[in-house]
Amino acid sequence: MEVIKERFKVKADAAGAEIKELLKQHGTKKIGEVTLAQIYQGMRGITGLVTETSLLDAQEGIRFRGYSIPELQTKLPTAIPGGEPLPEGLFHLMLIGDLPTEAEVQHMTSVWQRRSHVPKHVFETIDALPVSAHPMTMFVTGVMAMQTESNFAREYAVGLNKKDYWSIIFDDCMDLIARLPRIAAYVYRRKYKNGEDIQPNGLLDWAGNLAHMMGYDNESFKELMRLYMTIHADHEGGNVSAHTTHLVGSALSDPYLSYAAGMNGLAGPLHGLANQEVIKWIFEMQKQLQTDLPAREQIAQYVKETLEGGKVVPGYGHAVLRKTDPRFTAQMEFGKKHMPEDKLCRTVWNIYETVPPILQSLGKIKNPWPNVDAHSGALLVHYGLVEYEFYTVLFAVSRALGVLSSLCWDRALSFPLERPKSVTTESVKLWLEGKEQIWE
Ligand code: CMX
Repeated sequence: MEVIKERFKVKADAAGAEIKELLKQHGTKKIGEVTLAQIYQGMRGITGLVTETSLLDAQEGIRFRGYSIPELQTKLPTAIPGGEPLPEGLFHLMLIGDLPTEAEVQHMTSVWQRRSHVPKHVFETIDALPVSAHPMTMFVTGVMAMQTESNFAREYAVGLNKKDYWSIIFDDCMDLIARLPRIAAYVYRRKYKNGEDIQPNGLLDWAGNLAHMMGYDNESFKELMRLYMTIHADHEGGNVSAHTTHLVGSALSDPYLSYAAGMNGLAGPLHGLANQEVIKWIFEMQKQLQTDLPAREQIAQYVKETLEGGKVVPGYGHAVLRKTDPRFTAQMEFGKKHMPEDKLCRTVWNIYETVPPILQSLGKIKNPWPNVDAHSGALLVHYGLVEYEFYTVLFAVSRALGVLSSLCWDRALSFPLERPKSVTTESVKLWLEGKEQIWE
């Protein structure tokens, strides 16, 4: 058994015992009330899930096992001195609960390198799609084709003892994470670079190798990928991609099926696809205004037209956050350090000055501040990655770290099939009239 797997098992056994005791003593305690409005309006604010890897505070933003993004930027091992954190380190933190040493991060890199082989039929399946297909469609199709490699699916079919689920799920998750950069890069090269595939470099870290296989060997781009893969990884359990992966996994669907389901959710424009929408929206604004550095008044006018057209301003707002997303801030700092004069980044910063008061003035938007997707595209464009339809694939590769470390915990803690109760409006009306109590 790999060292990391042994350590996970020790932690999971201890956590499992603790939760058992906690439920024995406090299992009947109430955690809140559910209003009728909440069940009609996207279940906002209903606490109904346990996700160990990260916790979102509406004011402060995300904390991974208690650490904020700025803290992780100083505490996680880096590839170059003073550089960006290695996502391997964040995965270790989410999985084990402790900050990793340099050696532990190197171990993770080598484990993933060893597990990274993608079978030929996965590429052939992607090739069967027209080049015009959206990169997320190609990516998820690749993941689904790779489901043939699931140890869990194979062993379950033969007959697997419940107590061994966690172990096989763990191996599937590690294999899947290890293989994703190869699939993502293959999709990119196929769609945008005439199918000129680039082989992996066995000496590189996980994110560095992704950059390399996409054809970006610039050191500063590799650093951006390390930051990007770290900050997009997890956002507690209720968001669409994390919740879907967890939900599908609760049916004992293997990690390939569960992750693919989650990423189909990430591909929605109100979730991860917003990163492509932001750049598309800015490019359209530049075209309409015939300038690559629109003035703030021009931006304000364009925002008003967007809203009048019944569209959302992409990259702004959040279901939980109520302040500027620290993931936006981390990317803005990267931009100010590496490309302070970049016109697209300056436009993103001007939008940041302009949009919140306009959204606030509408009176209905709970969070007028930027989210993670408002900035990422501008940094990618700076390095020549202008193909914005690809951006959500990068988000998906990163998101694997969070949703799959959580899936390991789900099975290690033997979380059951998820099955909340739903009602009909007819039954709600009867309940309001005091005639029915069907859900109590
Ligand atoms: N532009 C215009 N209108 C917006 C808006 C925005 N950026 N954000 C919210 N609103 C509107 C909502 O559409 C809703 O309008 P209606 O009452 O007419 O339906 C109203 O304001 C209230 O919404 P809310 O309670 O503030 O926000 P929700 O929790 O319902 O939705 C989110 C959150 C992210 C879907 C929404 O803010 C949005 O659509 N943002 C733009 C898309 C985006 O950037 N998504 C990425 C989120 C991060 C991620 O998952 O990657």
